[in-house]
Amino acid sequence: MADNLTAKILKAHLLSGKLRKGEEIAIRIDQTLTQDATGTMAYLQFEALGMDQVRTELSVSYVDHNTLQGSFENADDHRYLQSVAARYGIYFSRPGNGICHQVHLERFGVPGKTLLGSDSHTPTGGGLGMLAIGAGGLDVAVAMAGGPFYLNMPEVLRVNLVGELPPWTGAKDIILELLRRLTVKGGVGRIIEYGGPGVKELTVPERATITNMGAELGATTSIFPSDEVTRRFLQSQGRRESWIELQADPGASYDGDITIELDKLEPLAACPHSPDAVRPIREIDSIPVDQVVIGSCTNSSFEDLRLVAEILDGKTVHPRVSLAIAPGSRQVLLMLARSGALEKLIAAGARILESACGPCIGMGQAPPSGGVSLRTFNRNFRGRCGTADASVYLAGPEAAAASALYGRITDPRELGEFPELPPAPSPIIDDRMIISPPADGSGVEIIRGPNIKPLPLNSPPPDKLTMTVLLKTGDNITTDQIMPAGTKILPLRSNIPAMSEYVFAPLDESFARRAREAGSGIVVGGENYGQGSSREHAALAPMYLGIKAVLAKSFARIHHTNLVNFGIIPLVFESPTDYDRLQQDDILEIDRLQEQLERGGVTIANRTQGYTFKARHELSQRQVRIIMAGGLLMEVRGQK
Ligand code: MIC
Ligand code: SF4
Repeated sequence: MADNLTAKILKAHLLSGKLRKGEEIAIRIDQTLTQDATGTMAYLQFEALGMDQVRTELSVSYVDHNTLQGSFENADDHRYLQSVAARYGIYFSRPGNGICHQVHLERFGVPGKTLLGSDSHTPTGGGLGMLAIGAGGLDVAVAMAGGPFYLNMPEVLRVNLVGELPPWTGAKDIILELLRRLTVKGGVGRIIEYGGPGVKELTVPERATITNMGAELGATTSIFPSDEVTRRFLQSQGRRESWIELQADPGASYDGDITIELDKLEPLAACPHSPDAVRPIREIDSIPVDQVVIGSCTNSSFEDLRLVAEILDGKTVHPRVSLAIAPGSRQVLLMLARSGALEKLIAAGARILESACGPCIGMGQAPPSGGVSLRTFNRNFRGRCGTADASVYLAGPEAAAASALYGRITDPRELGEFPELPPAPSPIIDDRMIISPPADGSGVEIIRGPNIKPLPLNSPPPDKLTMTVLLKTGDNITTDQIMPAGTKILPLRSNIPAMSEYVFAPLDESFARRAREAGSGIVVGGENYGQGSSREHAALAPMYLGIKAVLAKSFARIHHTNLVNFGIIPLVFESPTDYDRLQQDDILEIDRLQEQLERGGVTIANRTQGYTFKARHELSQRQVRIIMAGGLLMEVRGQK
C-alpha cells in the first residue's frame, strides 16, 4: 500500500489501535522536550511516577521562557530543572542557549523519529521530517517514563507547494496564507503534510517556520519530507549520521489536499487579535508602528536575522519605533557576531535581547498604551504582549525590517531590489551550554526552592454532580485567556495555589473568588475552546479552583487532553441553542455520571431555569476511566 509520510512514521511507532480516522491510537515516543514554564510541573509529575531514569532515546530540558528573573522564582526553577535533569538522565540546555524549538532543530531533531514536547510549537521539528507533537506536561512526563502517547488518529491533509516564492515573500507568508484559508480551527483533528515541487525550494529553517505555525491552525502537527535539503542542513550541523530519506510513497492517499501557488503569494500580515486575521500588507501599509520585534521560535534563524541585518545595513531605525531582536539560539547569535551581521543590527539601532522567548510570552518589551507592534511571532492574542490595549500584527522578517525603517507597516517590496546575500556560513557548533546527564544520576540531589509547591491532585467526581455556571465565553478562547502568562504570572508556574488567583483574569477578574465561593463550577465555551498554548496550568489551576467540567461547542486538541488529565470533564453541546439558553450562575446537575459518561453522553438538568438538555463527549473509554479516577496521576497511582 502506498503510505503517506505520516502513516509511515505512525506505523513504525504504533503501540495500539488502528490508523483509522478518529480512532484512539497509542504511539511510542522517541524524544521529549520540555521548556521551563511547563517543565517544572512536568518534572514534578515525572517524579510522582516514581521512575529511576527517563526511558526515552533522548529527553531535553530547555530554559527559555522565564529568563527575566525579576525575583527569585525563575532562578529557583532553573536550579530545580538542572538538578532534576542530572538526576534522571535528561540533557539540560542552559538559560541563554536559546529557544527550545530552534535549539532542538539544530542539535537534536532526527527525521522519522517521534518527539513529544510540553509546548504547542513542538511541531517545529516537522521541518526536519519528525513527527513532533505538542502536549501537556503530564503527557510528556508519562512519555519520559516510557509510557505511550494517546491521540485520536487525525486526518492527513496534503499541502501541495508549487512554483517559487517571489522576492520579498518568505515562509511566513506561506503559513499566513494557509491560516487565511483554513482559520485557527482549520487544522483541528488534522496532520498537515507538505509536498510538491515547491518543497525543495525551502530551507529547513523555512520549513520549520511553517510547521511551527501549524500550531495556530490547531493542527496536531505538520511535517515536511526529509530530502537532500534536510541532509545538507544536518550535515552543516555536524549531524550527517542523523539523516535518513523520508518521503511519502508515490500515489499515497490523503484525506484532503490544498495547493498553494507560491508565485502568487505576496507579503501578508495577521491583524489584531488573531493569527488568522490575515491581510495583504499593501492594504494596511499606512498604519504607524511603535514597536517591531523580531525573533520567537517562528522566525529567529540565522537566515532570517541576516536578511534583517542586510536590510538595515547603514540605515537607522525610525524615531517612533523601538526595534527589539531576540536571536533564536546561541548558535544564531554567535553566527550573527562572526558574520558581522550583529554589528549591522546594533548600528541601525536594534535592541538586542537574550536568545529566549522574551516578548513573545509577554516577558518584557510590552508596547506602549494603545500602541501598534509588528512582530515576527506566531501569536497575537489580545493582551499576550503585556499591554491590554495594544494591537499586534504578525509578519515575516522582511516586513518587520522594512516597518522598523519606515515607522509604519510596510510592504517590503517598497525596499526595491532584493539584497544579494552571500552563501550562509557553516553553523558554529558549540554545545557547551548543553549539559549532558551523568551516566548514573541516582546520587544527584534535587534542589527545590520555596516557589516549588507540591502538585495538587484532584479527587474522583461524585456520581451526582452539581455545578454553578461560572463563566460563559465566546468562540476561540485561548489558554492565554484562561491562564495568562507575562511577567507577573509566569513565574508562578510551579506554584498552583498562587497562580490560580489569575484564572480567567483577562475576561473576569472576579472568577477565582467566585469559583472558590461556588465550590463546584462549570465553564461554558464556544467553538475551539482552549486554543493556543499547551500549558496544562489552564486545566490544573481551574481544577484547583473546583472546576469540574467545561461545556463547549468544540475543543482544541491539547487542552481537551489536559482537561481529562486533571479530571475536568470536557462536554460538547448537542445543540447550539442550548448554548444560547445557558446563563452565568445557572445551577446545572448531572446524575449517574459514570454510567452516562460510559454511554457516550449526559443529560444535564438546569435547576435554575428548570429544563434539561443533552451533551455528548469525545472521550475514549480509557479517558472516561481517567476522569472517574480524578485525573491521570490518580489513575496511574490506583494501578500501582
Ligand atoms: C506559548 O507560546 O504560549 C508558550 C508559552 O510557549 C506555551 C507554553 C507555555 O504556556 O508554557 C505553548 O505554546 O505551549
Ligand atoms: Fe517561546 Fe513564543 Fe515560541 Fe511559545 S511561541 S515557545 S513563547 S517563542
